[in-house]
Amino acid sequence: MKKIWTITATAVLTLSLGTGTVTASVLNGNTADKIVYSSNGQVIAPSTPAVNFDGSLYLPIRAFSEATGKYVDWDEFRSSVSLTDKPILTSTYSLKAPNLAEGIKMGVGSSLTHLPGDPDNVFYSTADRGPNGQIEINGTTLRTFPLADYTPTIYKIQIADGEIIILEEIPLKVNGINPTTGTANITGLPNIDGRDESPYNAETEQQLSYDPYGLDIEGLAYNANDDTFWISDEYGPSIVHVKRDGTIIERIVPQGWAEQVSTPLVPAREVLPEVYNSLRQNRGAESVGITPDGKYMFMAMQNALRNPDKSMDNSRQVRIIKFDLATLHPIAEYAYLLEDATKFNKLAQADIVLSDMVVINENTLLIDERDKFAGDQAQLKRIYSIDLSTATNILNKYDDATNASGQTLEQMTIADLKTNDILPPSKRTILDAVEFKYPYEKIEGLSLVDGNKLVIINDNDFGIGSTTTENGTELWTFELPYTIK
Ligand SMILES: [Ca+2]
Ligand SMILES: [Ca+2]
Repeated sequence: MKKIWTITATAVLTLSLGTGTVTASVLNGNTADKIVYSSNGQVIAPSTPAVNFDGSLYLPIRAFSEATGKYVDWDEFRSSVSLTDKPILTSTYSLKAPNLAEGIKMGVGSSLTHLPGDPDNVFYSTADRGPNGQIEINGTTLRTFPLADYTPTIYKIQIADGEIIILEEIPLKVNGINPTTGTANITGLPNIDGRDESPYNAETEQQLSYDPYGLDIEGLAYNANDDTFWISDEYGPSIVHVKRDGTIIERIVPQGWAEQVSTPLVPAREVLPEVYNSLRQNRGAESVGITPDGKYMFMAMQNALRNPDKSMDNSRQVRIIKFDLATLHPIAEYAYLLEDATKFNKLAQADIVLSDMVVINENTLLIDERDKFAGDQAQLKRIYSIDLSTATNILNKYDDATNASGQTLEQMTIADLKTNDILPPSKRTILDAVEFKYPYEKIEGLSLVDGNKLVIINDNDFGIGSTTTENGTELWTFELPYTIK
């Protein structure tokens, strides 16, 4: 029997309605559910039937592609469909380092960067601001720092024989004496009283001092042009320029930040737009990346800004800002659209966060997006390749509501974005780690080696509250069946 398989408008319709919703009434045709499909000689069963219409057979492209083992992404802003081959899990590695103190595990995995020229199995990572917890005292939640003298550190790691081995520790320091520590080292303590969280010791009986040089480090990038690192920090939010030996050179902060604190040993350059002052605490500058040619730097927030207020925690729009590294001025900003929480079970929109990035080139970034669950409950642990080439540059346009739309970026619905001709970056899935049963919540490190070796690692939060003897940090490597350049 001869069939003409026409994947045209029907395919788009199928995707726009989700899976399994093309009906005879929509198409005025008959479903054709007796069709046998095979892929590489194996029989497959798409979840949605094909449809006969005017003598042509229309295949459900999402169901068909998923059944043949491809990721399917539908971009409702561009009416485009992307099919992507799934990666192959190649190896897993776990950290077996000794504990930092009783009940506090060693941590690496809050970021991951591969330096050009290094062996494929060597990376740099960070571990957040140090161990911290939350204790409720008389109805008030206090932020505790059980190892208050922990120095935020860059770790050089190697993976081999199933293990993550720490090759080198590079503690962050200032060029002089930090009055908080009495040494050159910085701490992970908050900077500014009244703006950042108040720090307490583990027993909560003593408030700790603020550290104007303290950093809550999250993302790590490397600039091959001048052999330096850039680290994104949740306190400012800021991006910190660091020498290879860990000495902090300068810090990029929002307008108005530097007036609130004196940092004579680290120049604070106010080049981030003022709107970044409205970050939600602990949802700050989560990731940073630099183009391989060293020309541009990108920084992505973890969640939507509280712009104008905290009801924006339900916004899906997360800002990604682009800098010219020669001038350190922002030159573009994009509205990254987080996945819609209503498509998942028991997830609030604020439970979906952006956790790391890799900058492939000026137009292509890899983005790590995840939910707050682990193990069997995890639903969203995805790596996307995003395309900025057709995304709208919104820099300085929707920072407040005094524009034609009468709304901030964060206040807009999907319909508002369309009305205002704001195109978010297009997203394409390259890894769904839930399918591979990655066991941990916080995939916070992402790297790509040689264009096709994708690497993820998790932040174990120093094992605070953990009941197992294992360290709880795992790095997994995948091979992509194509190359991203
Ligand atoms: Ca943090
Ligand atoms: Ca991180």
